[in-house]
Amino acid sequence: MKHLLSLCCLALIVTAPAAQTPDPLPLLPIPTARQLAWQEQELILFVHFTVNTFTDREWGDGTEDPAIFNPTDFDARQWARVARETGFQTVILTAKHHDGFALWPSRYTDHSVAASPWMDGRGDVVRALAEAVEAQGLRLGLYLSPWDRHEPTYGDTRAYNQFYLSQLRELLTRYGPVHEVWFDGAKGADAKDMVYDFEAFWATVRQLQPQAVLFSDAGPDVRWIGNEHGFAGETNWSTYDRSKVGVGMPGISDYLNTGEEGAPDWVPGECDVSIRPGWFWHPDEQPKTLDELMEIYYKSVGRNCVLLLNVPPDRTGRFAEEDVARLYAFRDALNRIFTRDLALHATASASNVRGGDARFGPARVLDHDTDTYWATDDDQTGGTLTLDLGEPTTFNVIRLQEPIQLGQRVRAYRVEVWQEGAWQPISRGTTIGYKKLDRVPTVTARRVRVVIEDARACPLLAEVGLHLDEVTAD
Ligand code: FUL
Repeated sequence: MKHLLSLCCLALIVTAPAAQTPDPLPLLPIPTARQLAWQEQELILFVHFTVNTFTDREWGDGTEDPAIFNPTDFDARQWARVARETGFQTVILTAKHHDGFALWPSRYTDHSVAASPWMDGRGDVVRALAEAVEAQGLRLGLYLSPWDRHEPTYGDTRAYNQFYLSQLRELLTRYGPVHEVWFDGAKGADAKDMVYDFEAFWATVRQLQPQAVLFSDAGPDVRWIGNEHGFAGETNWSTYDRSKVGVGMPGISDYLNTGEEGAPDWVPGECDVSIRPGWFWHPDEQPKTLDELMEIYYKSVGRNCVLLLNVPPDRTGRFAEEDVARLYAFRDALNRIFTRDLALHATASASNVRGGDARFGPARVLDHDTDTYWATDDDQTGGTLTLDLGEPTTFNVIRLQEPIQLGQRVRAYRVEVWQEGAWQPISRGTTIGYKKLDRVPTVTARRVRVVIEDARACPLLAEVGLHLDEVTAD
């Protein structure tokens, strides 16, 4: 019997699988599931539409007659179809801008679509969009301006906060799932003094729509990037310190633009910018050029942000043809550049592989899966990953991605190509984060290496890609 037992044990030892190398510890803070899902979208469409569309203004003053709101060919299905076909995954609507005009029939005000001639007062822009995005498999986001220039209770802190929360609750309970709620910090110099109860606003969203991310200067989930050009800082940490910022606080643009290394909160940046000079449609304005949109893309998505691009419907209630054409040209350019990854068939090697385990090997950066990654041992704060492309390859865009589910780590890197018997640097950077896109002068090389010079913990790379941009190349 004893003999038999030890035979069994021996069999067990022989067939037991080798213990796996443990995963690296996350470097805190790390994103929540809703922040991760938000970041992976990369592109979100913003829709500014209200009485301003008809008055040719950017900020209505709240005295507008609802009778002027009368789109002649309203079609939220066009917005959603164009959004999906051009690669946007959420559409955020200004349900109420600073003028206080509600695009849905709110029970708490008579200043709404219900008082307009549009659809004989029976229209509901929020519902139309909610249905249209659902039909396209997209997500809905809502903007509800805290600053309200029409509402008579504005200025009475308690009464107005009750009013605002009532409207917020309507929006969060009537229209199905909401994935982002946008709290704009803008407030005119003439605004009455009052304190918005953001804690109550945010708690209400959490209770009614727990999957929604909350946007404001102060997060808590997503932060403003500090300007309306769509440009994030070259250094852009998704970490910052919520206790240092307040909604609408002056003098914090630089902080918002770069985040803060080692800060305690995960609050990634969102870059909001309009395809036109104004946020609302104006008859004499034209959309940005393709080159301008590409620059915005490289400086937003390519700098660890989500791009929130505004496309304002015109007085018909549809996107203008020239804006639609520009969006398709933008999508076409992105497809041409990024669907072809010139590093895909490369052979990867690395200076160090975590536990010598292929699960963390350098080939993981080529599998187009951000759940897998190259990792070093814990005692490393740098490392080199080399790609042999098999043949001389011409590119001018480098794509680097960290697996941010384990935190943001890299603080300095460079990329080099092997030319004339030596490694020549072609790009240097600081942070990487979810995605970093470096445009470089067009270069042809067979061997390329990414040198992580410094990281806050053992470096991890989820993806390395090489692309050729012939649309905006120098
Ligand atoms: C700003 C507002 O004042 C603009 O009108 C626009 O809505 C922009 C997105 O945010 O703060």
